[in-house]
Amino acid sequence: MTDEFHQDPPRLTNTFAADPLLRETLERLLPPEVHRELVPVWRELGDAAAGPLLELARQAESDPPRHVPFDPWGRRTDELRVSPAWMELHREAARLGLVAVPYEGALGPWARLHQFGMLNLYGPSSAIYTCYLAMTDGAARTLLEHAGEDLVKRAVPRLTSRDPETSWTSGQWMTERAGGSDVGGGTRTVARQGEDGLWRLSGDKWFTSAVTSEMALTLARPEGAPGGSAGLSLFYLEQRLPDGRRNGITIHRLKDKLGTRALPTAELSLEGTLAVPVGELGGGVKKIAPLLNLTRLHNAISACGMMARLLQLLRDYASRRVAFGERLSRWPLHRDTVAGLQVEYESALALTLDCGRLLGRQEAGESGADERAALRLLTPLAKLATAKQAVAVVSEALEGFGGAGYVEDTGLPVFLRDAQVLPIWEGTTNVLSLDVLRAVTREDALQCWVQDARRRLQVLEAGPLGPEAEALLRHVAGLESGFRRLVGSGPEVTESAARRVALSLAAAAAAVPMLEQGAWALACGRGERSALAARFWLAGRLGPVPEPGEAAARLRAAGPLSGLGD
Ligand code: UCC
Repeated sequence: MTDEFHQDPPRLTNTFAADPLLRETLERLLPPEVHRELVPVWRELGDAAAGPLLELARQAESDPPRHVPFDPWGRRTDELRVSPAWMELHREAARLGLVAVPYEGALGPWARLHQFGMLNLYGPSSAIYTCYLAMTDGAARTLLEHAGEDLVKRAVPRLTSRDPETSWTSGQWMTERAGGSDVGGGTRTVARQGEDGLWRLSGDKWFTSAVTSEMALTLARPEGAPGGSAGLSLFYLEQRLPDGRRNGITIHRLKDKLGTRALPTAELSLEGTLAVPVGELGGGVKKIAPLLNLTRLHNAISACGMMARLLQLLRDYASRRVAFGERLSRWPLHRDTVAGLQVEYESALALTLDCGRLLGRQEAGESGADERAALRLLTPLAKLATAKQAVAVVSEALEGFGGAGYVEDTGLPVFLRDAQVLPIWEGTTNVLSLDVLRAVTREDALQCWVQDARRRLQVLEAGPLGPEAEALLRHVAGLESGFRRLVGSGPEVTESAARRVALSLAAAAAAVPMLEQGAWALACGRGERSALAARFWLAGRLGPVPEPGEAAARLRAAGPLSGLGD
């Protein structure tokens, strides 16, 4: 090659400093003294995320975990070798208190916002170590809610420790070959109580992420228990026995996944694995729900972090790359494309941090029943909407780098591979849409959210975004009546429209804090970006609840899904 031209690569600088939206949203949501105290933590983490953490993530990604089933003498050992960088990502997470913060009590209702702020920065420089953190956090919360004192004393201090050498992580072993989404119907693992009074589990688990964790929460059906989810029980197990041997756990292989390649995800069998029931027997799915709801919010903040990272890189690149005689940052069409991505990020962050605010209040015992019901609805909405947004935003952002976005060692394609897991694990979009219906029909969560939205929008009516707040109030009323019409048409049609209902609710739920953010930014002289984003969101992304007739017709449009015409 004779041409001397070399494209200047995108550069990452302090990721907190580079993200005015994250900075401003945290500033709006936190009391000034709490915000002042936390800014240096985020700033330091923003530096690490652009430097040493990112380097660790790259090393972990290029040195994926290995399963070594036997030792050189043929003994079955099932050793899992992970990269030293992966272990360092664990230590750094513990030192930062990424799981610990909400359990320490020091920040009261603001702890989750601090944690979410940190996760937004740490996540995209962690090679998805955040998966371990999500499950560990969820396990700690679930044990606190359901376990007896002994179990809580043994596990929770370790799961929530800041000591990198002694802290534990937890797996969440739910998925079996027959039961991915359908946990109640498909879980075949059996629990037997021996004459010694101890419980032992037997069965196969098909996707077990964080398989190097010290403990796991898992589901099994005690012998003789009824079928379905109510007959399942939640169990606590430790991977190693006191003498260091594996606790009846055989690892068959690690999954060869599209992304999350630094994360060890195994297929394994339990054979006489000692386990302890969490609380009374039965109601396993309901007991593990706190874990599901927490990991779903981790998923949402992880999605936000990915969007933020790609936007930062894309902006930087646009200031370097020259095409058609101008830097990309000068071309209006490129700016329009970046604006579209920014609006998606603004909405995702608004909704996710709104959940962080409500969760913090709930855990500090400060929320009312209506807020708890609203959070129950917003959690699946945030997970399903932000996961889809992350895939779309990352994909579009890669296009903005041209061919470089498709070249592995630019470090860009890994984001697309990793983003694709977000809509899949912890409940697919359709399963979460059904969870939204569950929350609305069984817990009156829509009514509670609507009341909250009304109250907040009425506050905005007198301000600079008053017309937008009024329009959103009308839209929310339309969603409510549309939903009533849909439910009145029967369960099949309602269920068929569940995903579109969920996406419409998620868009409206994001619009409320977006308007609040926009109005706050205007009032505080922080510029018009968030107000514009809110206006564009309202104009382009709000959708109705499908009408019953249209939903029924659409079912016919799918045509037969099998050769049998059913
Ligand atoms: O993928 C996995 C690990 C990957 C790594 C995670 C990292 C995450 C973030 C990382 C960031 C980078 S582990 C596998 C994940 N699997 C799932 O998420 C399961 C998906 N399927 C569902 O969620 C289904 O909806 C089921 C399993 C919950 C459906 O079960 P059932 O038995 O058919 O549902 P029921 O009968 O409606 O629910 C049983 C009870 C009910 O309460 P009662 O008995 O009082 O009526 C429900 O209201 O459980 C209650 N319940 C809930 N409560 C069900 N879901 C919830 C919920 N989300 N919150 C509160």
